[in-house]
Amino acid sequence: MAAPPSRARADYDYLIKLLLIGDSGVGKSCLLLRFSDGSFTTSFITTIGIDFKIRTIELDGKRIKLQIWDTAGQERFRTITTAYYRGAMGILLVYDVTDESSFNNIRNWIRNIEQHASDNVNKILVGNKADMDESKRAVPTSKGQALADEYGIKFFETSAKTNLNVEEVFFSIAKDIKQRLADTDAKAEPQTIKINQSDQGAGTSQATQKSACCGWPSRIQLVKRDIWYFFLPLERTKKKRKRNQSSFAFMRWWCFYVFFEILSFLLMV
Ligand SMILES: Nc1nc2c(ncn2[C@@H]2O[C@H](COP(=O)(O)OP(=O)(O)OP(=O)(O)O)[C@@H](O)[C@H]2O)c(=O)[nH]1
Ligand SMILES: [Mg+2]
Repeated sequence: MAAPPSRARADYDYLIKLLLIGDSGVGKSCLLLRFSDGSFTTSFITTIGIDFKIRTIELDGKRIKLQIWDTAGQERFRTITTAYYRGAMGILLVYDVTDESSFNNIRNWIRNIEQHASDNVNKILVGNKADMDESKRAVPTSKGQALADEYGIKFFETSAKTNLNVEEVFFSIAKDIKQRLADTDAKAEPQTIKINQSDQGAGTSQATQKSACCGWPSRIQLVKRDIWYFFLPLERTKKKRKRNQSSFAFMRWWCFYVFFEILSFLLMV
């Protein structure tokens, strides 16, 4: 088995960083408060810049520490908040089902993700305030689902107020990210033995870390191989002497050996 991933620590198996984005007032902070503290408030205290909360959950017998970053939806904080996109493993795109412009803006938020986040970041679409009276609803569920389908992402309608689907949203994205990380670890594992390949640096930082840590046994194997090659001609000449052959083959082998060693050294450098 490979060495445990660098994100693994004693109190959890995976650390997953999530980001909540969406227009101001859609209920990002309330969703986070509901998920982390189990509470809800009707008073609107707009987020200044960025805030975060932590909750550890269990998925398939693994402890997943969720570090959830709550961004301010207001335009004036955009420079600060976009700086957090890069480190996010998953992004929750939140709109308010009673506010059509917050839904229309989801395309802009997705464009922001494409510009500032990692390519493989997981996304999920969230239509919040689903508890509100149907007469106030501006975005039908079908429209939300169609947009999510267009981008190939999952979709949930939630209510931070009534706790509808809040756990489901966070668990769903955490599960997908955990699966992605597990797949990446599984793919990175074979790279641990490719220590002499020229494209070694092209892998992820984690893969590079693993290669560095697991390089030593392979180097020892190389040294062992070289020692064996060094004494190989002696073995051969013993047999050849028995057959009363000249030492010409012996010299030829040593020349080949020296040439081979120089070549290996140059390739490794
Ligand atoms: N009815 C209802 N109201 C909600 C819900 N979620 C949030 N609200 C209300 O919506 C308002 C805004 O909620 P916030 O969570 O502060 O909004 P936000 O997206 O964090 O806004 P910014 O921090 O400015 O980006 C508050 O008055 C909340 O009480 C919900 O699920 N249902
Ligand atoms: Mg907020």
